[in-house]
Amino acid sequence: MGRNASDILVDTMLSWGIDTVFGIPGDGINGVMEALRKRQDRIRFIQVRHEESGAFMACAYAKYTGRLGCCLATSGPGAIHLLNGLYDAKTDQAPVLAITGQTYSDLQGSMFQQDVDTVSLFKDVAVYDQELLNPAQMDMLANEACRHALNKRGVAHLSLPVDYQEKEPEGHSMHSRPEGPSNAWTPQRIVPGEAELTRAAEILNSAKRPAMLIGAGALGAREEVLQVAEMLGSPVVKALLGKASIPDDHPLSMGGLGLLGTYPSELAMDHCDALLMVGTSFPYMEFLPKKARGVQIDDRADRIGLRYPVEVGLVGDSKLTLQALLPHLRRNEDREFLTGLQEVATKWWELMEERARHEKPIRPQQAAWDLNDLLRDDAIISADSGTNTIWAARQIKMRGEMMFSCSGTLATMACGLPYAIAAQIAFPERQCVAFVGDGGFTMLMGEFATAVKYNLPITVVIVKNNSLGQIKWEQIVFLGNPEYGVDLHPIDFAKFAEACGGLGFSVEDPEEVKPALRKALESGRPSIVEIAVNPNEPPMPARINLDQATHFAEALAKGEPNGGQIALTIFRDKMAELL
Ligand SMILES: Cc1cc2nc3c(=O)[nH]c(=O)nc-3n(C[C@H](O)[C@H](O)[C@H](O)COP(=O)(O)OP(=O)(O)OC[C@H]3O[C@@H](n4cnc5c(N)ncnc54)[C@H](O)[C@@H]3O)c2cc1C
Ligand SMILES: Cc1ncc(C[n+]2csc(CCOP(=O)(O)OP(=O)(O)O)c2C)c(N)n1
Ligand SMILES: [Mg+2]
Repeated sequence: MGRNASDILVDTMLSWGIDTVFGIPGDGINGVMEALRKRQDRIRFIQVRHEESGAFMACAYAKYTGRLGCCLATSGPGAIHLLNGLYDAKTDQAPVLAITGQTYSDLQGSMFQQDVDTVSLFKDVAVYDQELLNPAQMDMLANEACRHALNKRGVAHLSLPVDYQEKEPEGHSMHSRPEGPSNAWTPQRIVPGEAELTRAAEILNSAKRPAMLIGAGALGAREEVLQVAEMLGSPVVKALLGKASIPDDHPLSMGGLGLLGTYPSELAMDHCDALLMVGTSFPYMEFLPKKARGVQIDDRADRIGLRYPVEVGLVGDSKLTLQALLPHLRRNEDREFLTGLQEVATKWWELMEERARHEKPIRPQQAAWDLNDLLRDDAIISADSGTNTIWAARQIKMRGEMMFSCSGTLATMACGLPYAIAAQIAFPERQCVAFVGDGGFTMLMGEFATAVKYNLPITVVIVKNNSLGQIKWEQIVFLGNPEYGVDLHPIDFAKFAEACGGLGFSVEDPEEVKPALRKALESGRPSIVEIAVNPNEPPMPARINLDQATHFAEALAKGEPNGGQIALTIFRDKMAELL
């Protein structure tokens, strides 16, 4: 017997380096499942509990390995469930192949069971979006899907009618080639021309107070970023997805920017006279300098000038472009700007430690801070969306070869656990930690059973405030309204962990945080550490503006139920910081 369309698909996926597929089988995709079963020595199928998680895992697998991620779902509902995770991949530019089943080709359009037009449905999320019209097309479609996902750093979607999945190709048209298309591919490595490099260097060389803002696009260019920063005497500020691009304890690092950013970063943006952006689409433009001259490196020409009115755009790969720029740069002997900010950064870290001080109820900052002593230099941290993102961003220090990610642009809840699972599958030897909120965790908590099923020793740290904390603070501080609709019914997550067959730790005493985290990390088993934190700990920005203070007062006046406790928490913070 020859190879059917599913065999061709999976062989092509293998040839593009896909070794793991995340998903849930179903009657609409069982032909592909059989091709996967026959090749299980070369390609893993990881069965998940919700297709959304499968898509998150494919996205995270791509983010953490730099390779093509892959997820699979059945027709109709399975495909629909993938969407949120696929949007996460689209918006953070992670290459993912999504394979979905489709009803029988002769029944499409007949309102048959699970007859959903998934090609239309995936049109907005996918850079390549095709339905198999003929098994003879499979070879070409599979190659093109992989090529597009990688080239465009996005989602490629293939919809496969169930009856074609087991059919062998026959009857190629007279224009096609019997051996099929090639899987030859090399990543784009673009370098800008000399003229642009010279113009960029003129701006940077004439600056007295240059600053750099770097992001996910600079993750592979650490050495070059540090060389350029050293040459320019430039502080380096990091967008969230670039948190691991240079270590937080490096003297040139100022940490993050934005609501979860640091004070030295804000000062760097306020007072710099030139800004060099490298591989970042940092969205919050109000935090960017008001009048510095700008240079931006991005390998997507359409991202240049998107967030900041730069004078020169260097369209190119960050590593190669910085290498090419370096010989054009002169050493800036005036280090006053940098050294001044370094002093502020030292004080900022002291403040972060202070805010993680032991108190009862436990401060959420402590949950993040206490990880620092326990994490190895190559740990992989996956955060979720909420106030937990802020504590992770601020209090967990990147060192060595650590990696960090979350759903950045989509900013969706629920990604933390699936991301950590994907990380652990890709890197079995590394510590993989999900740092999540109780709301985000509960959305896809069934995946903890996936971690147990596959013996993945992830540690899930749940910041338990029994609240959709981020939204509570947004209602109070952005709108000046009392909190509404944000309470969560408490769940005993430690018992849940045990019920799934993992380890569970429940912590209410600040002295128990570190020992519990240590036990979980050293257990070699999937573990949950739920930390009951003070729900009234506000995620304070580095600088509070008048609007925020006024809104807070308005929320209290309108009857914010926890007003007294919140005011007390803020007061205690201020007192502790003054003493
Ligand atoms: C609750 C929550 C709060 C948040 N608050 C903040 C906040 O306060 N501060 C913050 O920073 N973020 C915050 N974020 C995340 C924020 O929404 C953005 O996702 C993030 O700032 C983007 O980071 P980035 O610029 O590194 O990544 P991206 O937006 O992905 O940008 C990366 C850029 O690099 C380019 N690129 C990729 N590869 C290369 C290459 N090899 N060479 C050159 N260019 C390349 C891409 O084209 C892209 O333009 C928050 C998220 C959540 C969930
Ligand atoms: C899927 C999804 N739904 C809703 C939101 C809006 N949202 C952002 S943060 C948040 C609260 C998160 O609560 P939790 O996970 O408990 O984290 P906390 O803020 O309490 O740390 C909500 C509802 C979102 N980002 N994603
Ligand atoms: Mg919460």
